[in-house]
Amino acid sequence: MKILLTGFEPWAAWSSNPSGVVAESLDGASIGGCEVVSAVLPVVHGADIDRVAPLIAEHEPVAVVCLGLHGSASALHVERVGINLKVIDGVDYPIVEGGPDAYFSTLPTRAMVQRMEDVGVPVRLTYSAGTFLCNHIMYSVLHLVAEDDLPAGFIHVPPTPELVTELGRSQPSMALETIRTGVVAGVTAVVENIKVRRV
Ligand code: PCA
Repeated sequence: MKILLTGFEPWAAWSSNPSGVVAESLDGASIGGCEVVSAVLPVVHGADIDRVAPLIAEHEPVAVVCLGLHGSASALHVERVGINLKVIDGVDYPIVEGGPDAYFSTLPTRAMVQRMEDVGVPVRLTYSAGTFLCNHIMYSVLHLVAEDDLPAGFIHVPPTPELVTELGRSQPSMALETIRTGVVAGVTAVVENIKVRRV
């Protein structure tokens, strides 16, 4: 069994992206008996899902968990909804012309939150992944697998203390190791849920 875990490359003022760093660091790891296949995606509309679609076809994962940086988050955000909207230079566009308005995450979001709390990582359920690339990959993956029995969803992670101080800011942050611990706990819940569903 494999699980596909993606993060993003750095973008804008962020010199690194903890979502991509954590995803990459878990490539090849075994979580709950499931092998992690990870990918770091470009922060470019269309190029993101173009990387993910062939990986799903190649590896036939049992779930897809996407990660991204939320610049002002103070906890992990287990996103519940991806919407059919992308905003580019202040102009609204659908991600998929004629597609459903939204998809709910098909990951066991409450169980993921519980597992993360159990290991002492601040987390909450959230109901908007924004209108940029994070929402884009969440909606695009859920649309891609809408007809398949393949759980998919998204987790936003906070910036690290190093990233925040580098920008001269005094805002919430989370150590990379804590983010990683939380992501592993979340993925553990995903794998447990798949095993339960398959019994
Ligand atoms: N976060 C951005 C895009 C890439 C990333 O890591 C977002 O929240 O949309």
